[in-house]
Amino acid sequence: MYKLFYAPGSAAMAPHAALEETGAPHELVLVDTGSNAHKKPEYLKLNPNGRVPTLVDGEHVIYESAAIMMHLADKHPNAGLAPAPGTPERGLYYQWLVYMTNTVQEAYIEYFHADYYAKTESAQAEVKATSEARLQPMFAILDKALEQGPYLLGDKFSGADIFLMMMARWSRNMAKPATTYPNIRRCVDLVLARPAVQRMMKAEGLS
Ligand SMILES: N[C@@H](CCC(=O)N[C@@H](CS)C(=O)NCC(=O)O)C(=O)O
Repeated sequence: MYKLFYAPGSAAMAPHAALEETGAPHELVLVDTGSNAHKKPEYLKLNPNGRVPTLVDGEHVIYESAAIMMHLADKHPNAGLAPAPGTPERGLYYQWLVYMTNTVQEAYIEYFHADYYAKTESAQAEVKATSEARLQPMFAILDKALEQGPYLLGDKFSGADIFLMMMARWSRNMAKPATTYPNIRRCVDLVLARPAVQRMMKAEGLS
């Protein structure tokens, strides 16, 4: 039985949807970030970064949303979350997942947590605006990659598309959200139509 420590709409969305895709039994444990539960000693024992998500898989604890995606894909090869190891498609799957977590998500942390980067309100506003601008060429790169599509790996859905949906959702309050890029929009719509993703959205109370 997996245990996923999550907060609604957070970086736990993709691992949560991936768990739903596998059909494996799992328990959701709400981490109340509003009351700083992610900074409390019990949670820090699991994830010393004080961030969500964290997956408990039996005796093992794994954090970092992209790592959890890869782990679940490996443990459930029939769930169709990743192409076979050693294939060119698997390389591409790694490329997009790592690009999104390492580059796109990093820019989002500046957007949502400008306070980590600057002290004064005006400096924080500048960090936030800069990160919003920095994200646009990243959305353009993803959109171009989806030109043939409809998925990041062409005609084959993978966990990378779920991750893309999560990245796109986080831009919904920006002047130019990721879903204004047509190929991203098409991919996101396909991901959102998946019953497993619908179950995740419902369980997290998201629209
Ligand atoms: N790279 C990490 C980032 C996780 C992360 O930043 N999660 C956010 C929620 S989306 C969080 O817990 N923020 C709380 C904080 O930074 O204090 C991952 O993908 O798991």
